[in-house]
Amino acid sequence: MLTHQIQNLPDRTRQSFLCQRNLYLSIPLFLLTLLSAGSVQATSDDLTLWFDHPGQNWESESLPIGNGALGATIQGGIQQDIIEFSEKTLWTGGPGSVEGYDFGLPDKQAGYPQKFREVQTALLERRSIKPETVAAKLGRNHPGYGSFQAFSEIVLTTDNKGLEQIKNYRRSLDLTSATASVSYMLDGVNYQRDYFVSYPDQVIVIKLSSDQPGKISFSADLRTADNRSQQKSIKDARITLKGALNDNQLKYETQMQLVQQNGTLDLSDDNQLQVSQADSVWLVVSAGTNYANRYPHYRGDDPHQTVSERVNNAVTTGYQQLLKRHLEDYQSLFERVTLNLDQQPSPLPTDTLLAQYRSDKNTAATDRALERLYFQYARYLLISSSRKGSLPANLQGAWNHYQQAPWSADYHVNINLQMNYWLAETTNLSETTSPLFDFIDSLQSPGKLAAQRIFGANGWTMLLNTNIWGFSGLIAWPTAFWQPEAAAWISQHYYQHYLFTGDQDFLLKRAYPIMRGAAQFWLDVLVWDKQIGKWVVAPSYSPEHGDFSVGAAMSQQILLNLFRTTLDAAQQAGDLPMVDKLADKLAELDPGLRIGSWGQLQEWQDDLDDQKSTHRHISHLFALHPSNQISPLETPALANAAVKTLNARGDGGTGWSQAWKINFWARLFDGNRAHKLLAELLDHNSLDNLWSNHPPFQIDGNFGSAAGIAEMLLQSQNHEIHLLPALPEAWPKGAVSGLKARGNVTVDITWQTGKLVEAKVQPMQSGQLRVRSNSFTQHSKVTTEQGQRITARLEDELITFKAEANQRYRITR
Ligand code: FUC
Repeated sequence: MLTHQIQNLPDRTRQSFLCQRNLYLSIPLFLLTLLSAGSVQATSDDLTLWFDHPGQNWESESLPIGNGALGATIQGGIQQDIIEFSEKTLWTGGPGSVEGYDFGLPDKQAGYPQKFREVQTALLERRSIKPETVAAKLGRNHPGYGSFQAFSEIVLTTDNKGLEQIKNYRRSLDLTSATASVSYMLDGVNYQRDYFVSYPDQVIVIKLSSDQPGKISFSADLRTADNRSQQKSIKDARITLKGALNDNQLKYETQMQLVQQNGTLDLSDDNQLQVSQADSVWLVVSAGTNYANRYPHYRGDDPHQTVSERVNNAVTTGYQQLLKRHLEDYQSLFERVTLNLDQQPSPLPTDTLLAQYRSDKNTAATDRALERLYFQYARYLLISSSRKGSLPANLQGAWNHYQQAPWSADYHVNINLQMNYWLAETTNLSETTSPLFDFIDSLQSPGKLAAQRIFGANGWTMLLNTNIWGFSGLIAWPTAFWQPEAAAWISQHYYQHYLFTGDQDFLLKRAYPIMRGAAQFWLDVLVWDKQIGKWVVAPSYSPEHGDFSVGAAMSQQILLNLFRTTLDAAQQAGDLPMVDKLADKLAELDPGLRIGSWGQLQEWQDDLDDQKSTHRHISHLFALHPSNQISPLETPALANAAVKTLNARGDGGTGWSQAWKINFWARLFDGNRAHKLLAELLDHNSLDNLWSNHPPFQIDGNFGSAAGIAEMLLQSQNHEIHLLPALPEAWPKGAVSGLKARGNVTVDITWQTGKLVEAKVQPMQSGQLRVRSNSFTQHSKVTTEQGQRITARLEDELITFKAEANQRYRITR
């Protein structure tokens, strides 16, 4: 439809129409008719990342598109456009790996429970042991761990010479439509390429077009890495590339079908599809493996049938319909949250905009445009890397360039996987948690073995890291390998999902079994510390910092959180024996909340904190965020101690570390400091494509910082909805809509001169609502949307009223 319209337009209009095409894709389809009839003036929006040159560097210049399972990166080369893509299930390692694979689990003969108890006893006496000593005893080699793999490259080669000859080059990613585009002019012809990855149709779609007939000539090929067997075949304009990884014989297959309008199609000498003088061409690509997330073999059906069907269906569906279905699906998620920071859209490419942000050359309003873009980009990235039916977002989301990715692009569970999902509920993308829960469910079998073989305990656990092969055991890295609290922590995500959605069925059927298993493990493993007369974790290791000790703060805080929430779930499930056990332990569990000699929150049971340490991990503030045992409103002394700790650690750190700090300062209601951390992150740990940088590229910084921005605008962890708890002076005026508070409440907020103007809250369940704002005055009131006044009590910045499900209430200052 679009192409047809373009071709009927006069030259100049046609050109600007092509430039605005991105914009068209960003607009709901029902509006397209209006727009094309010329009755609505399209204005440019700034939710676009763009470059004025092709990408050279995968890490810093890729524009990523994806559908949860598939992730592709757009570099937009002129002479050669190489679209790299990954599919989450293509991994080396695991069962069948040439290195051997044992899930990281020692066998019974290795006597690990005994070794574990020996370390425990020694620690209870000596209180501190060097990580290397513990690792020498409990660490293990972990052969066959594997790595996430780059899947394949779609290679489009033209005989255009390169950048010098072209004009108006633009490579962009429109977050409102999840489509990337490349456009340029060569010899008076405007060329356009569009790219998207469809979730409903599970394919990558690429379209090449121009504003003159017969101008599309190129060759198309599929290439893959050399660590696998390869069979390539071509039939009826379709390339099939398949084989198996050398390491583990995991089968892979990808198919690419080319559909062209006019022109000719040949097979080139080097076995590529050769298109000449077509009017337009679109390509559809599907990929899969015979992976299945089923312990212990992790193999399912040969991918051939699924991959073929997806390509066949997409071809039958047609380009316009694929695009329409993609937009409907994506926008139904993305459009739920809007953020306005009174920003000034910038005409600059994103890399320049970022550079000017760093050198203070932008106006404040333009800086806000970048900050808003960064927030929505994270939501975009989560939708693009975490959808039902595939695996969760890994350290690189869904994107990969390597055969051996940094940290295997795996699932680190001492902080990283958790923070990937902090924004899911608050920014109204609850559905994106589905792959996380499926994944954690699938870790139950190996997780139970980990509990038995390493600890001699019931329940389930895992340690620092896991892969797609059910790795639940040990590695040997002294300062990181010991993190058995991981399962307790990740199971809190199930409980949070219940709190945000109010879905009791989910709580009882899915959350509770996982939480119960995690709690069961700790009921067996906790040990009585005579020195303080409490139940403690030992050996305990505060993430990646210091020595092994007894009851480090984070260990205890996670367990406090686990036992409290599991107790609630057990009560709701009517599991009385479990209620009793948890209540008993809770009564004498050390909560891990101590204030030390320089006023800091102690990282360890003993007051050991080094005031000069700027270590990136600040896990002992777990109780402040993501948990809720510390709050300036309820526990001011502990909150002050957290401030001391954070000031000592400073505002530096890696990408994800700064993202943590945004959340911490937001929870401490210090909007200016949270904003400073956001600025630091953009200044020092963001790549030109706004991917977060550890370094290397690690997506947790994107996700974690967006979660922090949401926390600056809305919090709900303490049985009340807190409006604008940490609004920075840099954002004096703005509006946010569609954020979620616990209790399944949708919240819209408008503010001006740093003060709330009004909020709209819509609970999905009936009950009392407690809403806090420091802008409330004695004139503040609650009405229905129709203006009917609601009886409400106002005291101490808190409005309380009885709300009906689905009703939207307006609260004004
Ligand atoms: C944790 C962090 C590292 C890195 C790794 C993937 O171990 O301490 O900095 O983020 O995960």
